[in-house]
Formats: sequence, C-alpha cells, structure tokens
Amino acid sequence: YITKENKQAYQYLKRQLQRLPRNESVQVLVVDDSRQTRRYVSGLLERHKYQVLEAGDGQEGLDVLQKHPDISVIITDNEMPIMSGVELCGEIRRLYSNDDKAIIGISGSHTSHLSARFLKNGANDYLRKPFNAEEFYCRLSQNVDMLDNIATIRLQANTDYLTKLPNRRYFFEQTTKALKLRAIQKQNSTLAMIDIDHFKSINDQYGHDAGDDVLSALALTFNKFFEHDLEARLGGEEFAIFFQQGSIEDNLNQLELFRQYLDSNSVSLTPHKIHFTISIGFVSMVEQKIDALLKAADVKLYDAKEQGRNRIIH
Ligand code: GH3
Ligand code: MG
Ligand code: MG
Ligand code: MG
Ligand code: MG
Repeated sequence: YITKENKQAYQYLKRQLQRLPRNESVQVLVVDDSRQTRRYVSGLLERHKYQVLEAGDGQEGLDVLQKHPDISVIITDNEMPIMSGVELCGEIRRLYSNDDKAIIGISGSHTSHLSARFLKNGANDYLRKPFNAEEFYCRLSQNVDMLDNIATIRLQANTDYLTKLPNRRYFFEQTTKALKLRAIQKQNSTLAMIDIDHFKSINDQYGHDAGDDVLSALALTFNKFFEHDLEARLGGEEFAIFFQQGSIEDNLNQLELFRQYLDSNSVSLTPHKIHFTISIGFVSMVEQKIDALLKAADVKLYDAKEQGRNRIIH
C-alpha cells in the first residue's frame, strides 16, 4: 500500500536495495527557452548519469511535471516567454511541496535581487550564469540529498520497525482522511481488527525473538492477502486492515481465507515450526471517527476471543 507521499521514500529504499548509483534514479527537469543552454545543462547532468527531461517554457515544464510525477529536481531559467522562471517556481509550489521537489533557478541576468525573488517564490537554490560545473554538481547533489533525507525520515515515521508495516500513526492519519470523505458521501467504512491468539504463550514457549519472527511472518502474509488495502500494526500483536475496495462479503471472504491459511500453515523458524491462529473483529458502518470504528471492531474482537478464538465475528 503506497500513497503518493510515501512514494519517494520507497523509491529511495528501492535504490538502496538495488544498490543503484543514486544519480541514475534521479529525474531532473531542465526548463529553458534557449535550446543551446538547455543542451549544455542537460549535458552536464547526463555526464553524471542523471535522468534528464527538458521543457522550452514554463507551461511545457508544468505539463512535463504532471506527466512525470517522479521528477525530483527542476532547474529553470528565468527569462522565458509565457511565464518567467520565478513565476514557474510559484506555480510549482502551488502544486508540489518542498518535501517532494527541489527547484534551482539559473539566470544570466544581472538584475539585482533575482536570486532573492527565486528563493521567495519557492526555489531552493540559485546559480548565476556562467557558473562553474563543480558548483553546479555540488548544489544539485545537496538538494537531492535533502529530498532523500526527508523521504527516509517520513518513511521511518510511518513504518513499524519490526514488521515494516505502516504503523499506528500512519494508519490514523490515512484513515482519518478517508473516513471523512466516506461519511460525507454516506458510504460505509470497513475495518477489521486482528489479534494473535495466545501470543504470550508463543513468547513463553519459544522465546521473545521467535515471537518477533511470528509477527514479521504475519506481516508478510498480510501483504499477500490484502494487496490493495491499508494494513497496519497498531501495537503489540494487534493489527488492523482498512478496506479500500470490494463488497462487505468480498472482504469477509478474504479475511476468512486469511484466517484459514494461517491456521493450516505453521511458520517455519529453525529449529521450530510454530502454529498460531488469529481472531478477527469486523465492522462496516457509516462513521466519521476512526476511534469509534476501532472501538466497534474491538468489541467484535472481544466476542471472537470469548467464543473460542480463531474466528471472525462481525
Ligand atoms: P489473547 O488470545 O487473549 O489475545 O492472548 P494473548 O496472549 O495473545 O494476549 P496478551 O494481551 O495477554 O499478550 C500479548 C503479548 O504480546 C504480551 C506481550 O509480551 C507480547 N508482545 C507485544 N509486543 C510484542 C513484540 O513486539 N514482540 C514479541 N515477541 N512479543 C510482543
Ligand atoms: Mg531565457
Ligand atoms: Mg489480549
Ligand atoms: Mg493476542
Ligand atoms: Mg492483544
């Protein structure tokens, strides 16, 4: 489950995993009305293996940005027809946050205060032509580092360290937005709360590390069964799934398949094979507040435990 705002962070992690040289996965847009300057700047970028896109004016630049949402740096001239570089900065900042895209202004103009105007309108940096290639690479690289750092911190803030699932904080943030929309449209919100049965005795019998491995194994299974829904670790051995699609019946069927799958497959952890089950509380209702929805699901979960565990109650 990847939202737009987490996308950069995942890209960053993917780069790390694939050990790609960083620049090869960074898309840079060069906006300049002079073909010659554009080619020069693009040439510098290509020499350092950046992925380059070009636009001849501000409007074209905005169009390219819309078509290529993964562009992370925009390098723009100021004096151009249709829209100045400074104006383009303002437009970009109306649409994209500082956390997602960096802008570097470039101009040969001797107008004083142009750098200040660029920065005021949302540019991160400014270079005056003619510039030194080394300085160009340094400024660019620092901006890419900054975006990477923001993406990493954002991902860490939203991810559970053990299971790598979205954490409670991310779950509350995302569902709060979704619930509001659904409640306005009088649509049901559908949620399952999942709790591992007798988890304490798994810890007691096999040790805390084995317990951790069970939690991680469960998280992997989540990803397989609920690809399009938002699942999260709420805490301890408690998880939640917020359904994004399908009918109530579809969702319940999928949960039942999931429950059965876990019941009939033990987690293989050398030297043990650990069998465990889960109990599930399920609700679907028109509700504005995630707390209330979770509370309702928790009541059902409690019933599932009372009635013998390893079952879904709705
Ligand atoms: P029930 O079927 O009623 O849910 O019983 P339970 O034993 O699963 O529930 P209980 O709430 O009594 O115990 C939950 C246990 O989960 C206690 C706690 O030590 C353990 N736990 C919580 N977080 C972690 C974790 O990150 N790793 C491990 N290994 N254990 C954890
Ligand atoms: Mg120009
Ligand atoms: Mg409990
Ligand atoms: Mg439990
Ligand atoms: Mg519990």
